[in-house]
Amino acid sequence: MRVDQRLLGKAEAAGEVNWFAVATANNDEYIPSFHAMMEHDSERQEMETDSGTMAITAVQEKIAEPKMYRVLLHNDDYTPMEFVVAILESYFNKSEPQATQIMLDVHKKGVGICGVFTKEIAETKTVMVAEKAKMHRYPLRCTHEEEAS
Ligand code: TYC
Repeated sequence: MRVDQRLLGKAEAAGEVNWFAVATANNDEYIPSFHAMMEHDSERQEMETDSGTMAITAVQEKIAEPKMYRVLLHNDDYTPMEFVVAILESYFNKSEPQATQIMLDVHKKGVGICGVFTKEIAETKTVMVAEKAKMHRYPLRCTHEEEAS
């Protein structure tokens, strides 16, 4: 078995998993450092794939999921509908139909979700929307809140 050390290093550097490597099943060539690693980590697994390659994966102890935050838009009587749609398109990557639907929801129900993000992104988006509304002297309110986990 041959392990592509470059792949191994690359995946390690990426840090998502401890490492991931695809090695060709090449008889049973013994690689001392590789076998030593396997023995020291019970989470590492070998799997035969139907293409004849051997996939070796290792998952690090699960890293805690980050808290997620909903960014909310609030209704008011003065901000033009087109402005709200444009905000949803440009800051929240919504298509025009999606943006229109969310805007109408907010208009009818009072509040609506623009998206769910990690804390810093939610904070940034909230500030950017507030600044844009302020520039146009519209009272549009944008807030964020932690998602229930
Ligand atoms: N209610 C506003 C109007 O009738 C439209 C509006 C929608 C304003 C959503 C804010 O978050 C908002 N012009």
